[in-house]
Amino acid sequence: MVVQQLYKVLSDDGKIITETSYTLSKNKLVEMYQDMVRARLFDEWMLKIHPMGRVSRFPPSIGQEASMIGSIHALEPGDWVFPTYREFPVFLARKTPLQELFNRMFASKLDILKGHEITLYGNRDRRIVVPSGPVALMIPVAVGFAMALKHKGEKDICIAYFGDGATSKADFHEGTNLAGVFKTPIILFCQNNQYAISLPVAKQTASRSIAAKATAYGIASERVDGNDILAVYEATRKAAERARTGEGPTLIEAYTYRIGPHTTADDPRTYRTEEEVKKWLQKDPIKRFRKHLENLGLWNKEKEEKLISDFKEELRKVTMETEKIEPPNPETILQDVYSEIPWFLEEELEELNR
Ligand SMILES: Cc1ncc(C[n+]2csc(CCOP(=O)(O)OP(=O)(O)O)c2C)c(N)n1
Repeated sequence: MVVQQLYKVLSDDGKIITETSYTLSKNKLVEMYQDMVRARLFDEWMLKIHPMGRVSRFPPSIGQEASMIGSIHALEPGDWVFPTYREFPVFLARKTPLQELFNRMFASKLDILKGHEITLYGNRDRRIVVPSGPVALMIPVAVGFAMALKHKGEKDICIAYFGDGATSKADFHEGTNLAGVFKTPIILFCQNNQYAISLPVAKQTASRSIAAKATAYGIASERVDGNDILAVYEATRKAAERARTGEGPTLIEAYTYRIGPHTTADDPRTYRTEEEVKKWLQKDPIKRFRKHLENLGLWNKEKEEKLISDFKEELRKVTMETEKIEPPNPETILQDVYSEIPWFLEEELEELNR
């Protein structure tokens, strides 16, 4: 059994090793890089303030920035996104205001979900659908949504993000099958970050690759170096074109690595070695793309320092602002949960208020 080769565009030192079919403008290249750096800073900030008790559980995406930013930039602003709990970089790339994200993370009184659940979040204006807690559950929902877009004759398409672990769930297989049968305009974007919490991908599936799973459902697939933003961009653009021209779905496997913990509630030292993490740190997607931009004369140390200090300042300010906002009223715990609140919970709420 031959494993589909990883598609790469950039070498480790940022040189083009494969010609692409899309030429990106200088501005677009820089914008994509800036989005990657902002995503990394956002995560580092959340990891820093989490132990201070300011935010609830947080799922960092450090190491996966090329997969997330490369894919979202390959789509049109009108395309619909079905994220998981981890796609904060996608929210940032679609210019979601930081204040809105912080209201969510801090569960402030202005949180649109009134403090319910933890990191799950959506934004209708940005066409980002709220994810579900159960892994993979939204894959068939996204496929159904894409079917509806097709029936209505709309030009927009969908992307559904999920992890390697999700491809072992029935929802993935049902959704992918349906997508193939009805040629729905969807990109099934799997970030194979090597782990489903503590379970390594080799123990998750006997399949030689995630991309191979597309074959059984008769759909196209791409297996791409998920730490190479230009390769991810190219693969996603091609998939988007297929979806928009009626050729149907594509399963993309972005082969990458989660550098940080699964969430702030996880300690990855219990299930993986430091050597393994060090090996992947060498493949940092941000460093690789920065070298490319430096080779093109589009980036330098001054620009880097300014980007970092400006964004850190924004994060600091929005943190201070959010801290001034009160938490939601205790009543909100039960709002939008029950159509009729059970008497014993009413009693508990009264006790809590007392
Ligand atoms: C149905 C279900 N089972 C278990 C969990 C607990 N859980 C949350 S995330 C996760 C791992 C998912 O791994 P993967 O799909 O690879 O995505 P990643 O977190 O690596 O991005 C698990 C098991 C859950 N949320 N839903």
